[in-house]
Amino acid sequence: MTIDAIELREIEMKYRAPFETSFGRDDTKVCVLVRVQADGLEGWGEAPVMRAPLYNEETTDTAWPILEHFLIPPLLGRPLPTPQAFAQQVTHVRRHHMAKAGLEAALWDLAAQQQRVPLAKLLGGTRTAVQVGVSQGIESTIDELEARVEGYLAQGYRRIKIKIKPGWDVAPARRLRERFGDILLQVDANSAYTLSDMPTFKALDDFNLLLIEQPLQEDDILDHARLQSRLRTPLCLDESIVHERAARAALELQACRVINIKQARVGGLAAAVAIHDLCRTQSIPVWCGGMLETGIGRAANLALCSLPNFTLPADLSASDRYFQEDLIDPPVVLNGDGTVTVPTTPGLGVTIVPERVERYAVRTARFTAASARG
Ligand code: OSB
Ligand code: MG
Repeated sequence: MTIDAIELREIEMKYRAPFETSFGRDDTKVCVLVRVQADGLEGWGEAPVMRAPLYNEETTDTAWPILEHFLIPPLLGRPLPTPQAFAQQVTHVRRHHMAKAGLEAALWDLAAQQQRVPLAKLLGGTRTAVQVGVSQGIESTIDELEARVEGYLAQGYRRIKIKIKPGWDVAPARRLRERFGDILLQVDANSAYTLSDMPTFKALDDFNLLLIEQPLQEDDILDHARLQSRLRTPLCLDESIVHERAARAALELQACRVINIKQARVGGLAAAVAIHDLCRTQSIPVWCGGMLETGIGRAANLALCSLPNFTLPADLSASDRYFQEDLIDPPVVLNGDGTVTVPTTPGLGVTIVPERVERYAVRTARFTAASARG
């Protein structure tokens, strides 16, 4: 099987509601979609980069040229590599994990279609449905936050995560505990704190939270270890875990007791499975994070979190939590028991609507072996 062409599309889609974190507020989803064509099949992946380098260092305007100039050309006109071989081959390109992950996901989709198995199965997944939760952004008032959370709980979501930042932390968490009792509740700081915020952490420690996600700077494993030693609540690292080596260091230094795995952040599904396996051998639970993906990126995440050590609910909500209209039809839906069903058809197992992809695309390019030579 030979790779005939690879297409890139930059996508812009309005969220149903703006999403605010400690690093900023977005009302429009952007990303780079990758479509790989090989012998009559097509595979799709999503690089869930943002407009600005606020979550990690990548943006739409970095992922595009890295794909165009460094990741795509070596593949064109050549035999389709296994996704693992691709991951190996691009280790010499430093970082740019989301750009790599978008292309790698398309190769996984193709590999699974070729073998006529669902992607979940190819990755070693064992679940037919996964438990999911909602990641709830910062709102302008605690009443508004409460109303949104009430809506999500009524829909059946199993776990609520709220974004926190200094000045929006203890009070919202206390309100949700008072109002909704013993729900599965966790908080995500996206690196907004330092060790000098110990009084805030001590207060949060009394709310019986499932975990506190990424309180400190992404490169600060040491202070996370210090903080973890002073808290009962498990710390969970997101931004810090950029590859398996980072996971090894964090676990060895006891900087966290839980890991959030985002395949896009760690450079692809192969790296994500490796981190899953590492954590499994050390009895460290993991859960699947999200980057507000379209249905295309979410399908890859969904396949991933069917693996056995994804024991906490995923940041993977139904399509209608994010968008008026998703790029896939049927959309992702929430089952009555707070789960999402893992697709059982070959590859990603979702149906992409080409007309919608075109409608939301703001930039498109197609690369072929001939265009690479010319
Ligand atoms: O820190 O987990 C995060 C979205 C964008 C950037 C960072 C994060 C998030 C989320 C979204 O929490 C979770 C989802 O996709 O539902
Ligand atoms: Mg996070």
